[in-house]
Amino acid sequence: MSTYPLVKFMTSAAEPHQLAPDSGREVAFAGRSNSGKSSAINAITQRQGLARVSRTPGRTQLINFFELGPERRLVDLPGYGFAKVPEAVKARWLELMQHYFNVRESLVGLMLIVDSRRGLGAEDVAMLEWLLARGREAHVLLSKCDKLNRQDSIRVLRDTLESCADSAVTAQLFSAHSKLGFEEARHVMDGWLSMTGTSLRETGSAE
Ligand SMILES: Nc1nc2c(ncn2[C@@H]2O[C@H](COP(=O)(O)OP(=O)(O)O)[C@@H](O)[C@H]2O)c(=O)[nH]1
Ligand SMILES: [Mg+2]
Repeated sequence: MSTYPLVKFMTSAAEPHQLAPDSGREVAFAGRSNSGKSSAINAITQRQGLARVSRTPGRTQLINFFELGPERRLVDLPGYGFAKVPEAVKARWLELMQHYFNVRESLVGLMLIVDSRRGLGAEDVAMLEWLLARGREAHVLLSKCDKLNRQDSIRVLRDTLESCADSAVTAQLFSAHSKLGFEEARHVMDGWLSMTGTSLRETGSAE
């Protein structure tokens, strides 16, 4: 059964006026391209193929909205971190993201996906600063941790927590492949969306 049995694709926005209605609560997922964002969304919603896992990422600059239940959404933000992307595309990305973060009242928290082999980069830190400046919550998923040995996993988690020590940002190890950290990530998301206790799960049909 899916964690969010009612989850379904709602709409894509390429332009600021195309955002889904701004009511209820939503959690956004952001990260560098290829950081494992789509895989994390699929793992957390337990819906393979909900978000597309790509080998040639970065073609689209869309904000994708998924409905988790009534007035509850998951938002897949366009990835960043491409060296070869034309300046015009980067400018468009910035415009769309700035608009989203500036206007979005229903945004409660950001799941920032960071490849555990790279650790937090300058763009990730900038993203966190944007969020914190707007009074939102943020949680870092150190993705693909199945690729690291125990010692390196512990080190990257410690370094990330140290970098975030002055803020309320939290972090954890995560693997979409082994499902390590899945429960913890879902718990954070459910808390932000107020989906704990009498969960929306109970209102959906069994799957
Ligand atoms: N080993 C491993 N590979 C992963 C994991 N998550 C994603 N990947 C791989 O990383 C690549 C990029 O994943 P994707 O989810 O499309 O990243 P996105 O561009 O950030 O959405 C794909 O080849 C995935 O199979 C993981 O937990 N473990
Ligand atoms: Mg993706």
